[in-house]
Amino acid sequence: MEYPFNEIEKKWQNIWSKKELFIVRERDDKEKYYVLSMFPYPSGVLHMGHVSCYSIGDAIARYKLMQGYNVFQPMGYDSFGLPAENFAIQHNTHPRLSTESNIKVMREQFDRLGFGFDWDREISTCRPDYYKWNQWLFKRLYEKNLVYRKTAFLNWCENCQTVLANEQVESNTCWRCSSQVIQKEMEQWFIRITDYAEELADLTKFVDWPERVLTMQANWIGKSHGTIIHFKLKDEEETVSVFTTRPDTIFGCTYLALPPEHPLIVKWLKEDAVKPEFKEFCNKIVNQDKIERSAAETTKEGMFSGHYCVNPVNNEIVPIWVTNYVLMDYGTGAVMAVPAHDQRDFEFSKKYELPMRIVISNPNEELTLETMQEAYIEPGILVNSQQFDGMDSEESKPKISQWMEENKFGELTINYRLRDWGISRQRYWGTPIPIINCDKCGSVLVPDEDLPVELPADVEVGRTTHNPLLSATDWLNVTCPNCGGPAQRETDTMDTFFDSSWYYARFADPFNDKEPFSIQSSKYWLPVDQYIGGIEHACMHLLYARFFHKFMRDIGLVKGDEPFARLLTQGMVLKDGAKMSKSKGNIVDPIYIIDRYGADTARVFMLFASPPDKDIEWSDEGVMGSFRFLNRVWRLFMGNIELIRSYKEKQSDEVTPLTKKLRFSTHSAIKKATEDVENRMQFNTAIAAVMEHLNNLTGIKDLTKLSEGEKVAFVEACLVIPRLIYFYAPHISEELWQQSGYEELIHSYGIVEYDPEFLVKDSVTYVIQVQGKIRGKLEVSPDTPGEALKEEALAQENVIKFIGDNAIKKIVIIKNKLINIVI
Ligand code: ANZ
Ligand code: ZN
Repeated sequence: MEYPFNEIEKKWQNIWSKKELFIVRERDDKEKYYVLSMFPYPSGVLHMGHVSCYSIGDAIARYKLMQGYNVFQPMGYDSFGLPAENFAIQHNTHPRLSTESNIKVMREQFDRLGFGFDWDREISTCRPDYYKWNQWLFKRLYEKNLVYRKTAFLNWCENCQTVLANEQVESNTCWRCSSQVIQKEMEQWFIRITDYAEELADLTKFVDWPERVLTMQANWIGKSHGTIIHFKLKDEEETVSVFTTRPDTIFGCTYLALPPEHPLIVKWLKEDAVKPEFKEFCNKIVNQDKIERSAAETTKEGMFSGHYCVNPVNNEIVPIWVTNYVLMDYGTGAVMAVPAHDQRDFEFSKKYELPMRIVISNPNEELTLETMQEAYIEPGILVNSQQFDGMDSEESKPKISQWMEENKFGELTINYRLRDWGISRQRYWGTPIPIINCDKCGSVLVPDEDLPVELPADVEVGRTTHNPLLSATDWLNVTCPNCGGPAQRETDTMDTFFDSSWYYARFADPFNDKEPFSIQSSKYWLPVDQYIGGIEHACMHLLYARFFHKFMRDIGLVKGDEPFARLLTQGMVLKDGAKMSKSKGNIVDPIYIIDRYGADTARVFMLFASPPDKDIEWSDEGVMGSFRFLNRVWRLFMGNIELIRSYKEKQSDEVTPLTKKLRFSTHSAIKKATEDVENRMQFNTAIAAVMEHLNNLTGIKDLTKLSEGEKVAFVEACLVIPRLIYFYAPHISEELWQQSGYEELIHSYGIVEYDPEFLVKDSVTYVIQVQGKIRGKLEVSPDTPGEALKEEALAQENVIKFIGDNAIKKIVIIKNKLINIVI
């Protein structure tokens, strides 16, 4: 018979909700603990990835609850953005309607899983009471000169009809729809996140973030120390500045490499004299995938621009080439090419027969241009470098840079790979940027009292070739707040990553209509103590949120420098080795599992299958295993419920072999099942410890034969189980606890603690093997000497039988575990 999970789960969900167990307020008598799992897109269904993420969050939340913290675990919906808009288009409805109805459905699914969320603080980013504060924050950014508008080549998805951030382009395809991304030149709004690059690059303030995420962020921010060197054009006014990390190679520069997007090239392309093949070549490169362009193995391509410049250090005339391997958005967007010492330049020069010059000699082997098969990129001794000849190349770097600074040839600099954040999207379903464009006054901010600028409701959403907001003429045409003349609203909407950059702080004070949240609330709740989400957010979301936190700190909204003290990136849910996804058709619906086995089983499976940061391979067998486990716990209690009730408060000093065994099992289970959570969040091994303990209990066949003291120990052993699985299977735990005769909710009894006294073994069991096969067991005191062990083992009947007439070669003893007899 299966245990009545359905009834039990509903019952306890109602009780928790009636008792407002997870509804929190700021209080002085308890320390707060803020657990946050990344909020979902309201796509309409919860998938197993959600169940996995939220099961982890809830396990941590309930553990902290049991520890006595004021636990805060809010939830909401990241409801703006393309997925919601595309969903609406597909289902021929308006995104507001489909989003709200999706939220309703998801909320029901959330409820069935029994997660301890503070639903009184639900937020949904597409609601005006939330996005009003997006607009308010945008204005504050603008006032701090952290917002600007510029024309730029941008990643454009023709299918989604929108601009994509670099992070949203995956090998030249759109991260959402996988269609080809092209480069389009457009006016865009940018956030000057690079102003915070230096602080963002400082990753030392984290209490506990996975190394992998820190590395990804460090690479994304890409801090590098280098030198900018200025090359004057020959017979022309302008200067080209290059960024290099190898000033020691300046005397080996034989050409300059520029991308077709470089302002100089763009200017030359507009001149009448420009050659058609040059124009064509530049066009071709502009539309090549940027990531591919910069990959080491990509074939280098280029064309001479017809222009020359002058190397400031030796007045040499060097040609300027347009190439595919230099990118506009790194450094200064121009490279001094040193073919003898840079592999890309080397390959390029070989291909186009450009001159090379060795300026770093290899101390171990003579380099010659004729015999070089690749660039020499190691340090060495400077040659052909005038007054620096003979110097060690590493030592020469600061000296050459300093000399260049003194002579105004260039200057030291720190460069970041991080780009400013383009937030403009040409779509309907996002926060309107609170700007009014006036012919006379330019871009004018919408006054605070006119916020929010609400999205007009009656807009035809579909696969239009333009921004749908352009057709909302009533909404579009306004008077300029500055001069009162006719003006138009900005129709770009914000990237949804803007919405999710500060939602964790809004949860602290979600109904505030005077400010995004009060400083008092953020001081109490922030930072998030434990954040949980997918590794795919390592760069975008987590970086933007860190930026916002620092900005909000600088305008006095929050204290502290970082938003998330501890981060856990959960693994993916796989089926048949592949990520569970609609497109692969390998989805298992969480609701089906809950209907059939209950939420507790689904949650236990998720957490038992693997450590939380590792991928979970879906297995029906595994789900069944978790279900059987909970059923066995249920039967253990129901089969002995009278005994449990009447013995639960009894104590006994009686010591028998069985009380010793029981208490050893109980206290080892407590130790493992709490320490693995506390120290490492290894829920899988914690659950395994309880399973092992359960096996020890169900091994006792006839309870009527137990002495009084043994019954007491047995009941103790039973009662720790619900207290140890509460974090994963809260419904059944509460029920068993109540059935056992306790009146309060289980968490209020606190985390059960082990007593080390019971973990001291006064006997150990040796397994005896003959030729590697188990032939017997031996129970002895832990310090029995080897000779005595051998004697006792060899005296056993079964052992004698299997040794037979054979001679004993040797006896291997592994202390407190094994005696192996080799014959
Ligand atoms: C001359 C040179 C000589 C370089 C040499 C390397 C070796 P990191 O360390 O990643 O910052 N570079 C600069 N701007 C670039 C751009 N926009 N696109 C492609 N490459 C660019 O890399 C700095 C080096 O990358 C710079 O140092 C520059 O090449 C190249 F023997 O300058 B180097
Ligand atoms: Zn105006």
